[in-house]
Amino acid sequence: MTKIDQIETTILDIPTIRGHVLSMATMRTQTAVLVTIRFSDGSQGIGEGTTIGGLSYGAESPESIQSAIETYIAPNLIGRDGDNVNGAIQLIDKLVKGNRIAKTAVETALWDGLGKRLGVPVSQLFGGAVHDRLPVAWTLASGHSETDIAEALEMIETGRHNIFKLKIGKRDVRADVAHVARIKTAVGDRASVRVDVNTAWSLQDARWGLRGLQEAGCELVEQPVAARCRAGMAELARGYEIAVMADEALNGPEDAVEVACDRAADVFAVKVAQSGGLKRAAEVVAIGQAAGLGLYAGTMLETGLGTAAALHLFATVETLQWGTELFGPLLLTEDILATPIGYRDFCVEIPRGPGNGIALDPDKIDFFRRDRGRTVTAVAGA
Ligand code: MUC
Ligand code: MG
Repeated sequence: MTKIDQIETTILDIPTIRGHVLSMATMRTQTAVLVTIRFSDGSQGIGEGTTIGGLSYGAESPESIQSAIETYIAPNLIGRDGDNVNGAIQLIDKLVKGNRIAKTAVETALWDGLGKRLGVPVSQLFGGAVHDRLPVAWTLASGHSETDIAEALEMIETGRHNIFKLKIGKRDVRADVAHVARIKTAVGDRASVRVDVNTAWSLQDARWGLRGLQEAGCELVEQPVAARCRAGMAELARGYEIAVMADEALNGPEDAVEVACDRAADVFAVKVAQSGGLKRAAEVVAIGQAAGLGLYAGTMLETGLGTAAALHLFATVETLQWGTELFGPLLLTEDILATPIGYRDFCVEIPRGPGNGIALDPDKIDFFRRDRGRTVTAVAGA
């Protein structure tokens, strides 16, 4: 039996290429919790647990992810069969409630280790890839319409992205609609424009917002109102042609069932971290498919490591009607992978090779690790 010998966590703080202005916070640094699992046969698996904007997006912070792994998850896995990923998932689900991002970091490292030992990509452990590349959106979130337009036009011209998600919800709803209309006019039919409100609107704001957005040519609105406001989401999904996507409302398969039953979305943004790992994300996908909803591969703006793990899962999904936003590494000033994930022809390429098909650049890890003693500025602020 190949045993789990050691589980180690490292926090990395990596600056973003520009301020990423979200309704709840502005990110200038992304923080990732890196998990390394060493097995008794000398093999290793690596995984990532990442959230957005410290504690401003969700209930887990990088520090809580690290402490949940070190205090409650790792001690229960040491000595267990490294090949039995399902057994590990079931045990941890019993012992640890919530903490889905911490579970994701450990679970993705276990799949990576298993894939490497078997000499197959993680996608094969999920039944095999049916795509070798997927369409990939970019988020326009500089906080200024002119900067966003310049960024969008450059992305279209260089073949990087022709799907744009605009972060709104920080300003007044009418100012936001005007901002979206300006960007849609500038890109015209060359790009798809969508928005993410990150729960900032009241239902009243959302009624104004959705009407204005669809008139402006925006195709989809992500999580316009609070995650718990499923009746409001259902009203919006019923009442307007523009697609309504659930993000913050979807924390794992149980939420997926409720959102689907309440028809509280037209589309699921499936995030591996928010689902609680690759297996739970696959379950969310299955629920969305069975309910006849559209699917979109979401991100917590992971580095290349978490992005590669997500790509292996989403490469196995028959149809992602709304594509992906697996662009996390491109938002960072430096890529932590030895060979970065490929982005070309408006698509992201699925890494090839055993496990997640990627390797870390040890110098970059050494440079960005928090415990190396660099001075780090706040993860996110208003
Ligand atoms: C979110 O809420 O979807 C995904 C892309 C991005 O720019 O921010 C995230 C968060
Ligand atoms: Mg979102």
